[in-house]
Amino acid sequence: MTLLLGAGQAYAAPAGADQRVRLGTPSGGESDAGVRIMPLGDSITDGFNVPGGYRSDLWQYLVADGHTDDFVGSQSNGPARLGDHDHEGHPGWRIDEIDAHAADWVRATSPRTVLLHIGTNDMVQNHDPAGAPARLSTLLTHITDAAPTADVLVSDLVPLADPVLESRAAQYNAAVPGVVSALAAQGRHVHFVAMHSALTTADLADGVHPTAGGYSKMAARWYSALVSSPVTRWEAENSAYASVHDADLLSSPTASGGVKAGHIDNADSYLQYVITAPYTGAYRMYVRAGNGMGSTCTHLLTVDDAPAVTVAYPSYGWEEWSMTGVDVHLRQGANTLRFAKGTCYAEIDAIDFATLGAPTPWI
Ligand SMILES: [Ca+2]
Ligand SMILES: [Ca+2]
Repeated sequence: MTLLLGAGQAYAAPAGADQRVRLGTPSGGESDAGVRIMPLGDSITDGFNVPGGYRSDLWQYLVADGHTDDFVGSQSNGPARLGDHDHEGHPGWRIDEIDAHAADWVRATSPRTVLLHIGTNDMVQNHDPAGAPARLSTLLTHITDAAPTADVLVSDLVPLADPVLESRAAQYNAAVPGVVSALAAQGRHVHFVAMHSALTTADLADGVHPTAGGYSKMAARWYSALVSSPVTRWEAENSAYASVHDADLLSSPTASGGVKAGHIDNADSYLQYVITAPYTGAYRMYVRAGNGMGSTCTHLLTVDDAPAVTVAYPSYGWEEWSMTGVDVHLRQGANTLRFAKGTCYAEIDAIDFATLGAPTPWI
């Protein structure tokens, strides 16, 4: 049997080999196991300015919680901390251009879940922005016709710095929830994700595309939808609730908010948070940490009066952030969390908290 694997390349499958046809994935794709998730969109999905974009942190969240997933799509890029580089982000493309291919893409890769952020180029190109919601509806109809059992998470657009563009986008964003709910009422598996509120214009690198920290905030919002829990971020540099002792707050081009806590180098060094929890009970914490030591490094974490626990961080290089998941018990009201020096040296950008709810079947 001869299978076509894109670009006209013929491949004779050995007897007994897995004969799935992987049209649209010329590289063959990565990590061909686990729940198939298609990141779909334009340059913001591709990760313009920051290859991998939101997908890198999203992958880190999934790994932190032990999920096995397979990002799918015909495109591929991103750093080592993004364990699966496949995606369907096409820089410069509008809704109609994605629509011309989307059904073929989802048929080729059979995603369980689609993450769609699209429409920015319609706004930037002033391509009938008033008609963009209708085009989105058509696109979603085609995707859900081609993959009726997939769940499609549809976000509104991240902020745009130019007031004229943002004004166009605001009208589009206001219409997206209604587009999604109308299609959901038809029985289509579509879900709205509020992305605009996850970022501010301070999280943009060039007025359109997020900074690395902005992409991290996008990842947190996607993950919040995927685990059906609020994910709240607490920045190391926010003096309202965080402080350092014999350590430093350092400017960072890739950190959320542009600042990280580093130089946690000595026995008395620490980063401390006072976290206000809404209820007493179990929470899931994610530590966004950087480690360029070449091997696993640790911090010693204390929560109020409890004995210290070790939190370990893989080494992807400095400014290449990982997410480490830690189960913590918090009391309603104020809790003191202290990250003290462990083995070798690691930096912390921010910590995120989620509740321990039932995850969706989408991951
Ligand atoms: Ca893959
Ligand atoms: Ca930060």
